[in-house]
Amino acid sequence: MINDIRYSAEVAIARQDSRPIVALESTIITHGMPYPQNLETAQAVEQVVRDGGATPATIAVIKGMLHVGLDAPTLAELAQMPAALKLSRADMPFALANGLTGATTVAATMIGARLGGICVFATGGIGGVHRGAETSFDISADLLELAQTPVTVVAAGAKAILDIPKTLEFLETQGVPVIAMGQDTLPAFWSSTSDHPAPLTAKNADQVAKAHLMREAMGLPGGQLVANPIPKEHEIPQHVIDPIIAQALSEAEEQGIIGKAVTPFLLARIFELTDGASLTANIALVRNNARLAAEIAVALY
Ligand code: PSU
Ligand code: MN
Repeated sequence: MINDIRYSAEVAIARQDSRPIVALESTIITHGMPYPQNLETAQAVEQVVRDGGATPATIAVIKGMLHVGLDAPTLAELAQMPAALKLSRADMPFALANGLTGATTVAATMIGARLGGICVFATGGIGGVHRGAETSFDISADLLELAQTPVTVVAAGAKAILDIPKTLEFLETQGVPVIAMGQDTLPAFWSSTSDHPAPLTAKNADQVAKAHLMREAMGLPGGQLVANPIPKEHEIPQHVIDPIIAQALSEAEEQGIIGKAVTPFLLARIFELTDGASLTANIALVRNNARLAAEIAVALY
């Protein structure tokens, strides 16, 4: 049996009153951004959700307990914990069963959200099919989670460290709807648009919420991926980011980085190589995603 879920005070109240809740991941805090921007961003994103009329639930595993919603001291502690584990679907039960502490990826946060009765989740970027996956087999567990766990995930599209066409093909095969917000091209994380046509387009949060309910009514497993473009004023031009991504990728290969270390390595190198510009953009798009996720959550209740 899973240990009791530890809800934060505000999430417990929201559950009691059946108010809208938005799940937030914690790997972005421990493995996606440096301190102190990671903590400032996590706090700011929670506030964006509250301002949007929903309750934020940052999910993590603390000493073997599933936390759905973190109180302020626990969030601050996690943000300064270099030893925190990165927990995906494969690692989460081991951590829960053995009293370990770690942050949850998109896949593990979806699992935590489902256990806590939450169906909307905001993040920055999801994992995907990596470039060179035809030899490395590196495909994120996030994609398979989207195929089986009924949570609507708002992200800023696929990052250019990934192979975007392969990621789209994989999601299509797995029956995961990829819904671009307000445009017919797929946003590409640092850029608001890309050359890739979006499989589906939604005009507003209400259409996404209705589609979520339709999947439920049809008894379909799996969630939805909502691709929300970064606000134009925060975009990083492709000619700036592309050579940096290429450098980070070749360093990862030279250094033999594999498995779950790949994504954190690439993110950290890109932050360093852009002198923090990638971090500023990242913060802006996560906030923007939290705003949309709150709207979707409100539309669902
Ligand atoms: N992409 C980002 N920022 C992140 C991640 C991905 O732009 O913080 C994190 C998320 O937690 C995501 C995880 O679920 O990395 C994917 O890791 P992997 O590729 O090892 O599945
Ligand atoms: Mn991987």
